[in-house]
Amino acid sequence: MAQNASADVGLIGLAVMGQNLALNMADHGFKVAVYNRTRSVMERFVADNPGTPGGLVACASLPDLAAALRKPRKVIILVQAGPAVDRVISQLLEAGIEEDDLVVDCGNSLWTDTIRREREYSGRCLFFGSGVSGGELGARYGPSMMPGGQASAWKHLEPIWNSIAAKVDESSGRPMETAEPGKPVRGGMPCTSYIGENGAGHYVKMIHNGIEYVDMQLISEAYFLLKKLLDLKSDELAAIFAQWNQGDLDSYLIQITAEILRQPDPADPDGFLVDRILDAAQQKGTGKWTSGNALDMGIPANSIAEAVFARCLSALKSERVEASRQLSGPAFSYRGDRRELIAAVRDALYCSKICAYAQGFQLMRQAQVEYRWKLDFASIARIWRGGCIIRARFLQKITEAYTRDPELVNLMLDPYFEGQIREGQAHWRRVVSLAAQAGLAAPAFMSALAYYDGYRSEFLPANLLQGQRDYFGAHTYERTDQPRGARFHLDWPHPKRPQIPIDSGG
Ligand code: 2AM
Repeated sequence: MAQNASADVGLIGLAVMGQNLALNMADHGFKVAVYNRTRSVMERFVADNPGTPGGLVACASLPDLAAALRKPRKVIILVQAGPAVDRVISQLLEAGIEEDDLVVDCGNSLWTDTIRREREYSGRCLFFGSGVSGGELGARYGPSMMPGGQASAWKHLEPIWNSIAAKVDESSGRPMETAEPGKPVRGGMPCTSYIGENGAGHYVKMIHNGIEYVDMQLISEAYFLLKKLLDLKSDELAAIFAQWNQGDLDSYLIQITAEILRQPDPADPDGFLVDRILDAAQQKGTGKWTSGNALDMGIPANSIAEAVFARCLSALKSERVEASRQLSGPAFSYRGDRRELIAAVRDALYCSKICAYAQGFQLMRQAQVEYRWKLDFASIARIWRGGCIIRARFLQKITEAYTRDPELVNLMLDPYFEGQIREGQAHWRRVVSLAAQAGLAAPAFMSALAYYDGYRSEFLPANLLQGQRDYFGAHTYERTDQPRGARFHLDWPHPKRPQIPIDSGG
């Protein structure tokens, strides 16, 4: 049972993420006091994990947990995001948590909740929010961690976060693997860095997830196009992804894609599991949050939203089955060079990926204005190089881009990425055209290209659109030959007809 005030850190919520984070801390020599609402889960967890370097302290109640911790106390909460977090904080305050103690929410909380909580619990505890990415294995052996809150609180957490985060080799930017699971990596740069005030850590974690949605969708579209256009089997596709993983696309998601594609079906060893997995995607909501935030701030993040909608469309499985019998499409068979198509899809994937990351960083750029944060984009890219789901060689290039120019207006404008798109775009356009010709849905490839072409267009048809808005709603327009901000309205010569609507909100 709990010993008096000797534990370094407390952890509440022993589902898989909580258990793994607790073991990760204990492996690194921290004495971890653990509590779970359902007591038996905590007892089993402690009994199953004796002899960790730091040790686990079983706490049957929150007052026990408070009593077990050295001051200032540091308590990590890993319960379901939402009201459960507030409930646990209230219980902690009743259990003896004090003004100088840290309460750290490591769940996938909405960043505005984190901003609200820091304010609400001010004077009663130091509330702090940290994004944690890397899934269950990341939590266990080294996640990427995105801490946000008061800098005074961060200084108490920093040694723990630096110890338990994934490590990358500073010169190559490559993740450093543990020699043996559970044996801490020595040296290397930790994949964590103070992100900013209040909700900044959770915000950046949300953007990570939004980008992850597009990364996954793009990979899935590449798989789909190659499968359909070249009629390839799953293991042949696996070989292509494994090869891509040797180059610029080297990333955790491409690596696991090859492994997934290679996996035989346990129910039918002659078939592949992926061919038996139902094509109806689920989601937990962080992609939706990112897209909603993009709409709220008026920042184009169309590929991120498209990735969310692609999941929504896939989920309409029974409607799609019906529609597939009714709605027509083209008859198409690819007769070109097969190797060339594989190379083209690779380039389309790479160029689209650049656009997706550009959109994610644009959102963060605007959010720092909205929330008065000062985000360090090179540092954010740096801590995503290891531990998290989107970890990739590519992130070293983004780190370099924002190191070259911390004020970079858009990632696509960095000389390296601009060059990559210049080289890859003929292939990218070819793949998008082929998808359209073949009647194959490739919304992330297509929306990324639309983003690129829209962003690089000096002129867009919004002149006509503004004319329409002024015509039906007197919404006014600016003129190309007058200073920005000067607004004009024309009494349009409406043809004779009954009263025009005054305003229709357009
Ligand atoms: P449980 O084992 O008692 O369900 C993920 O759901 C984790 O959060 C679990 O450890 C769960 O505890 C815990 N959890 C969920 N809601 C909670 C609440 N309101 N108070 C405390 N723990 C909670």
